[in-house]
Amino acid sequence: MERTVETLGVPMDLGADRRGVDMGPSAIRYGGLNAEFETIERSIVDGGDLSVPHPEEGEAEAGTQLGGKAKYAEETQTVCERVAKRVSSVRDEGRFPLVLGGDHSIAIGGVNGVTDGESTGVIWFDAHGDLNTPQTTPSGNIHGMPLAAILGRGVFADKPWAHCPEVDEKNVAMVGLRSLDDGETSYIRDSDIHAYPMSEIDQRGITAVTEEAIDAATTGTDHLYVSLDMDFLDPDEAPGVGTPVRGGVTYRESHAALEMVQDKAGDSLCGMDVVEVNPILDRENRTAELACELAASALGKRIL
Ligand code: 5AB
Ligand code: MN
Ligand code: MN
Ligand code: MN
Repeated sequence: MERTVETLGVPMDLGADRRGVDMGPSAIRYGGLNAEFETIERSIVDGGDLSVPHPEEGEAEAGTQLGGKAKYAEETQTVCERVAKRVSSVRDEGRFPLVLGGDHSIAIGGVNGVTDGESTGVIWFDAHGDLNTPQTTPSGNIHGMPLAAILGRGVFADKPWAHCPEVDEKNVAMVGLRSLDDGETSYIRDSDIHAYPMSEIDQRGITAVTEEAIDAATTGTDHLYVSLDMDFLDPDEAPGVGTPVRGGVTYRESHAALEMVQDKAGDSLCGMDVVEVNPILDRENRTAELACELAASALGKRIL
């Protein structure tokens, strides 16, 4: 628990359709991340922002990289390699990497930065599957593909910057699902991924579902990575996200889930990202503030 947290901002929006998530890291810092951590007995240092390349005009339209439709594939690879390198060195220096997004494509870099030959469980809090490939994507946006990339699905299988063989499907748990594309649905059905849609949260409650998700991701693995897409929450609570979907978890449910991560798996937690905060679409920075609260919850904040 005493491990210092190092934040790493990634002002990346090339993986999303809409501008604005590139300002996520600033909004999250402004949302009071330091103040949240003052209440935890662990210090936090700001590792600054990574630089994100400015694409050439027309590059999004080209989009034929990776043998299918994937906008800004080269830039995304560059950014994810930078993220992985920084995350890995933060860990080598004994600190805990907290990646602030930015669109969700950067989670490819986050997970690649922590694996390093060790079997890794992943919990993916998200309304979406993020399991598209350049072949199945309806949009060409890579923020809809990061989990497929990490699992080495399809064309990603031979891309070392993306594929993490240390992550096994059976140690991947997705929580909060309510918007899947056809290719994602059939992939989940045929896979060993543990997928928890909102309907299951309705039936069983957030704590039972999160507990099972944590079990799946920590059983037989060396450590746990958590990826938090803020669209996990209902847009009433978190309006400032790139791709809002109605019917998400409440404010309290989100806190319960992230607190549980610390309570059940705090010792094996090796890295985390908070992504998809879009301050342009936000109201009074509440999504960014909530991102700070949830990161702090996962990393040990309690009032009693
Ligand atoms: B997010 C969609 N499935 O692939 C696609 O916010 C949306 O990182 C992706 O979860 C949403 O374009 C990506 C329709
Ligand atoms: Mn999402
Ligand atoms: Mn890799
Ligand atoms: Mn996502």
